[in-house]
Amino acid sequence: MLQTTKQKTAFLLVLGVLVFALAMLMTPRNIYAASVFDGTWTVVHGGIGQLDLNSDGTYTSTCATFSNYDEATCPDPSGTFAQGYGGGSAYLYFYGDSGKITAYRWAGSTAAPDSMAAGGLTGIIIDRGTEFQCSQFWNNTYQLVKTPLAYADATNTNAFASGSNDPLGKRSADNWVYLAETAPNHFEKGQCDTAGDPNPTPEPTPAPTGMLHVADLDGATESVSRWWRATVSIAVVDAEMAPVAGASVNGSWNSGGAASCVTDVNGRCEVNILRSRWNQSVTLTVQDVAHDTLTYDASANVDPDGDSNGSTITVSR
Ligand SMILES: [Ca+2]
Repeated sequence: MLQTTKQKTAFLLVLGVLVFALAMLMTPRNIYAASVFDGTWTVVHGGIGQLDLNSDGTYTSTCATFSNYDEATCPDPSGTFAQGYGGGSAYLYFYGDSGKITAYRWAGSTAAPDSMAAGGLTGIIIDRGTEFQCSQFWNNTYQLVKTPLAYADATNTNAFASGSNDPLGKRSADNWVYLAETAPNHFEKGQCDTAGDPNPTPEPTPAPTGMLHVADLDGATESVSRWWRATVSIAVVDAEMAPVAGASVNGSWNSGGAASCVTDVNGRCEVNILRSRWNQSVTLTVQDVAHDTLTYDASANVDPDGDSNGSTITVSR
């Protein structure tokens, strides 16, 4: 048994290590800190269902879009979520298990965001509440196509609110339209009433149309004989966060030399460079993104996973 002081000391030491190891195992290891988004969100416009956001950074969703609503987007049924910022707006990114990324712009106070919208301003909206009360619409053909809240006349010239038939103006006009749901599926034109709401949703900033930006830079390395190759994958999206194909990305390596590629149907393309083993890292800076119809907005560049700022990325071997 434990007869000497030395043996007793050794025993207590081993016991202490075991207790510490057990305590470590029993402590929940949160990769993600609990966020202000944790909890249940209800789809209140553009579809049905709920999203449960968990403090470990995972989510599950029963969100389903209305079939006649082209603008609405739901995240994958499960995956992880993370906060991000781009173009002066705050986003919550859902990384679905299938690889689908869905960005929701959120509104309300920083401490208690109360609503989120995907697909720009008029896509699907999820809310901490359970009832859709009012929404703001950019009254043009793009935003009012096939929403359940408004419809167009036979000649596709004028828009009207569903239920009340309130005229909303020409479909080609760029006006803000406010629609309140005063009864189920009955929408009326008017101002959104935020009286009594402790956290009124701020006026959404109109998304710049005809713009594109970088939404992600990812670096990878591989050995090539006595060399190594750095590869950077670039994602390009439009102002509504939809992938943009056919965008020419032009950048430069800090080691010298230009890099360019053209995005595919998924809005992604890759550039790479060979470096000698004496070089520990190489940095790519995106200098321009050219497109036939869309304009590059470098100030909106963003990287949701934080390994770059959306404009410059360093790849280390
Ligand atoms: Ca990235």
